[in-house]
Amino acid sequence: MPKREVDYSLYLVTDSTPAILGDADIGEVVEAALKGGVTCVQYRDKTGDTGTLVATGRRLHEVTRRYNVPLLINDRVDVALAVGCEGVHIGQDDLDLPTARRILGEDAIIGVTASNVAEVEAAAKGGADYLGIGTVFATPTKENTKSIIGVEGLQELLLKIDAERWPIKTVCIGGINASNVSRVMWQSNGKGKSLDGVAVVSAIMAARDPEAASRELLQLVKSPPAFA
Ligand code: TZP
Ligand code: MG
Repeated sequence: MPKREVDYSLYLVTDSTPAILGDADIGEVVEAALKGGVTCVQYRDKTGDTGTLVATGRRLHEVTRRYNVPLLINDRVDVALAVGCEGVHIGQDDLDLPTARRILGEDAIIGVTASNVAEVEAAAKGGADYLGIGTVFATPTKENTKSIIGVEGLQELLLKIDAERWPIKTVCIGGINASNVSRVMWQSNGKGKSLDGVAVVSAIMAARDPEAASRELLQLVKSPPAFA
């Protein structure tokens, strides 16, 4: 799939741990989420060995392609290459952005995690396609987060992103669910860069009905509440 305009509105990040996925099948959960309207998928598996990552990544890519939605791989540029998917998401401690870009090429979608202005600036200047800003709220899904920035921190960062100098997309992550997504999405839109979407793990992956959960989240992301 060549690089094209990506819709980041509702960005699903997977989790394969029993605490989140239970005994469900990851491919079925991802497909249900796609039916519910998820617009971008990241395969994130912190415990799988390389063979598992490549095999599951290929399986998920077969599903996401049917829905014409990009699949990115968390952390692992080598796995993204092996899967032949649309890109990667890298954190501050992963392979650096220039090297990832050199390996994957201009057509790849590369996202970078950022939680402060210096990281935002480096990723934007380095040619990342989007920023994953967070952690917004403390979350059991990722306990060892360096920084919880809160809605205020998110707002502050977005205000500092000069949309003209840095034409970069933004999603936020960390503890986002149906009860806070409107607040995050709409109250963080100040004079600076608005969010392009939200990234969620448990609100979809651990939902009893991932399709319905995705549909509800997408609707909330897209519709400004009365107070906005
Ligand atoms: N990065 C920052 S928080 C997080 C990641 C991968 C996990 C978010 O999970 P959830 O369940 O949506 O809070
Ligand atoms: Mg990482």
